[in-house]
Amino acid sequence: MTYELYYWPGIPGRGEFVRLALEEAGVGYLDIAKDAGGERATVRKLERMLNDASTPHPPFAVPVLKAGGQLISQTANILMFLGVRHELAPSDEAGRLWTHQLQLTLADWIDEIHDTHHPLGPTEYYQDHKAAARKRAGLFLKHRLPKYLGYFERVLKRNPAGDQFLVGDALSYPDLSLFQVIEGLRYAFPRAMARSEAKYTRVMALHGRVSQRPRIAAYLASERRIPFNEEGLFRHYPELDA
Ligand SMILES: N[C@@H](CCC(=O)N[C@@H](CS)C(=O)NCC(=O)O)C(=O)O
Repeated sequence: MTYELYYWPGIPGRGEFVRLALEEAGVGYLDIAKDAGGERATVRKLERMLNDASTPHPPFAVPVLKAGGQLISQTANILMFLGVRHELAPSDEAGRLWTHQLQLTLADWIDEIHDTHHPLGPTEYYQDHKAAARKRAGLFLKHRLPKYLGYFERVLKRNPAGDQFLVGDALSYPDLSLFQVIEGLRYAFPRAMARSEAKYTRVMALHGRVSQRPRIAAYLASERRIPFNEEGLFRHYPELDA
């Protein structure tokens, strides 16, 4: 079965967390953001899929993964599905729950990163958020960035199987997502990250190891990898990177 990934064209966004899992699993997938025939045609196709009245379980937003007849949305949910199927999560229930718990914490972090440039919600342009964004980004960098980085550093340190992976002694999907969050933070807040990184050696080492995994390294070097830009989740506005 070939999976279909539905996501907005031109941005890595939340779709990228799913792409990284599909790439690491080495499974075939059709990336609708790139393969639906131009940006407008893609957006029309996504909107049709989201509004399809015959779908019994309609998704609220992309990313959506189509697996056979099943439409799965919510990034953490998609990853839980792929993790179990493609050995990117432990097979026992306690291990699966812990993996999902870490992914949900990453999802909370990702929402907060988004809100640094859109503190008033997703409906207005950045230009209409500027004053609030400065305040929100300042608070994020001072309080929330160290809190999240410190949490994942602690998870690695306390892992009874060693500090190479977040869960047990094998790669799981939150390792891939944590890699992407660090990539995005380095893009969005290069100055703040340069100041902070030395304190979180395990997290940064994990980021380095993920980037060197053969399938991930090949993907990152390919034209399939969409560069960060100022339309997506991780945006670089120098005025927010105090
Ligand atoms: N909690 C959801 C959030 C999904 C989400 O916000 N998707 C964005 C693109 S990254 C979107 O298209 N949102 C449209 C909307 O919220 O109306 C997830 O993790 O997948």
